[in-house]
Amino acid sequence: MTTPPSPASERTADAAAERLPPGQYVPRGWPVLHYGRVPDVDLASWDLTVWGATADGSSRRWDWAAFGRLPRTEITADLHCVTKFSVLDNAWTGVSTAVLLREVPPAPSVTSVVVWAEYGYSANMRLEDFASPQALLATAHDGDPLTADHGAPVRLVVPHLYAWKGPKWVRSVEYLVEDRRGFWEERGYHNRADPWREQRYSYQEDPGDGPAL
Ligand SMILES: Nc1nc2c(c(=O)[nH]1)N[C@H]1C(S)=C(S)[C@@H](COP(=O)(O)O)O[C@H]1N2
Ligand SMILES: [Mo]
Repeated sequence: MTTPPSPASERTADAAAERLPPGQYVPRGWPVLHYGRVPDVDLASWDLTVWGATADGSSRRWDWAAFGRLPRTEITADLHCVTKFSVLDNAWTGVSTAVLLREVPPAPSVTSVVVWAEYGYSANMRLEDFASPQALLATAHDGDPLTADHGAPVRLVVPHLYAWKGPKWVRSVEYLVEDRRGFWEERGYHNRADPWREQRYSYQEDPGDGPAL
C-alpha cells in the first residue's frame, strides 16, 4: 500500500509551515504595526548618523543625498512579528549594514548596537546580529519606495530576528561596548528575539541573554 499523494493545496500549506517559525501564521496582505504615530519625515533635514564607540572616536552623518550614493543590495526575506503574523518573501532593497560597518568601523570592544528611530523608538541587538549578511537599511520593498506607514525613508531589516528589532524611520546607529535594552526590550520583550527559538518575552531569557531588567 502506498499513501495517496496529498492534494496540491495541502502540500503548499506544508511547505509554508516549514518556513514558519513556531506559533506564526501568514496573514492576508501586509499589516502595518507600530507604537505611536507615523512621523512626517522631511528629506531636506533628514540624516542618518553612526555614533558611539566608533574605532576612531568620531561619528559620521549622511544626509539623504549622500545616503543615496551608498551602494545598494537586494535581499528576499520573511518578516516575523512577535504578535504572530509572518509576511513571506519580501524583496528589500537598501544599504547593507556591512557597508555602514565598513564606512564607520566600530571600536574592537563593541558588542552591541542600538538602532534609533524617530520619536525615540529604539532596538538593541548584538553586533553580530546587526552585521548579518542579510541585514540592511531598506529604502524599497518589492520594487517600490517604502511608504510612510512601512517606515519611509529608511527602515532596518534583520530577517533572522523578530521584526520589532527592525526600526522603521531609522535615524541613527549607536555602537555600544556594553549591551543596553531598547524600547520593547525594556518593556517585557526578549533581548535576543530569535523567532526560531520563540524568544518572545524577557521572562524567557537565560542568564547572559541580556542586561538586568
Ligand atoms: N519606529 C518603529 N519601528 C518599528 C515599530 C515601531 O513601533 N516603531 N514596530 C516594529 C514591529 S513590532 C513590527 S512587527 C514591524 C512592523 O512593520 P510593518 O508595519 O511594516 O509591517 O515594525 C517594527 N518597527
Ligand atoms: Mo511586531
